[in-house]
Amino acid sequence: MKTLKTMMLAFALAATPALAQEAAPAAPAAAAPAAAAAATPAKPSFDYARPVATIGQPQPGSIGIQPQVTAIGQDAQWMHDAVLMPVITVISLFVLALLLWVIVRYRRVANPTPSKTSHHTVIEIIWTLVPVLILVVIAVPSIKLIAAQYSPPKADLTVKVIGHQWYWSYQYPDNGDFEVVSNILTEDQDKARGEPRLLGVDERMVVPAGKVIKIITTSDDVIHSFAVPAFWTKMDAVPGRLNETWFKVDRPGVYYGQCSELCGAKHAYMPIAVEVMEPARFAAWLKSKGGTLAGEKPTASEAIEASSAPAPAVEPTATTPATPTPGIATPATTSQAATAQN
Ligand SMILES: [Cu+2]
Repeated sequence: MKTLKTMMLAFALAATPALAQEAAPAAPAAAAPAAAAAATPAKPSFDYARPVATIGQPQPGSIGIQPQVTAIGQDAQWMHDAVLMPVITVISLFVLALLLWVIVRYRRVANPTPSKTSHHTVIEIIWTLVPVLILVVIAVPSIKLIAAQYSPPKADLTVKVIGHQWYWSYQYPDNGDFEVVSNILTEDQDKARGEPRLLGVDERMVVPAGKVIKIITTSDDVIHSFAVPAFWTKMDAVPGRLNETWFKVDRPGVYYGQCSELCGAKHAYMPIAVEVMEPARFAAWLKSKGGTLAGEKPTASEAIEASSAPAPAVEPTATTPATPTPGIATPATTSQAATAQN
């Protein structure tokens, strides 16, 4: 017994530095916003929109699905609210009523000599056929919805979403060589900026309204999951792999999500904030990040054609190696790889 105790103590002691070490890489990231908050409320690098409390974020005391802002999300919400919930409710109430009826009507006092019936062909056909028909009725909209989710239209913009322990970063492979690193804000900063608690970030992922956005997810370390409830979007971010999903939002605004795959100690503290902007404002945002709009019209495949075409209009010189050129070939390959994966 004593040996066991000693062993446990030794294990606990051995484990403590290991835990501390594991938490260590997060420390600088956590310390940076905290230090900034202590001095002055950090200014965002762009004039981001104020979030609206009734859309794109959870409401206090609510149940059910957040208001959907994509066509697929609206279909899925209809599927949930108008098909699945009524079917589930009717079946549950029906089975409950049957149970109560049997308990009361056929209890020993009310029914002293029970029936010996063990088979009833008509009833057996009914209780086989009716569930099959219910499943067929559910399957039709359900399969349509899945097909729509996995057959994306031609993308207007590609965003590569990378999960890290414990923050997100966003790359725009067709829009220049830059990356947006998105860290959680402190509670004070959330308050100052009108952000919902634990959902505010310093730098948002920004996309234009009314455009088809192709999302490629991957990870730097462990499995994360990129999820934005108001878009009906959830896709795992797996190290060494590229997953693809898409959305199209017409309504400008700020929409929040969270990492949805348990990924470590600060899994709950790597929120996702997507700001959907009017295309003109999006162009201004891109510029503020050092990106170019060029990639938005010529999509990835056209960009490759452009880069392989002879005599490009702008020849990058040795003095300006870092300047992102329109139709730059390297990032375009990234989105091509993802297409090939699918
Ligand atoms: Cu995560």
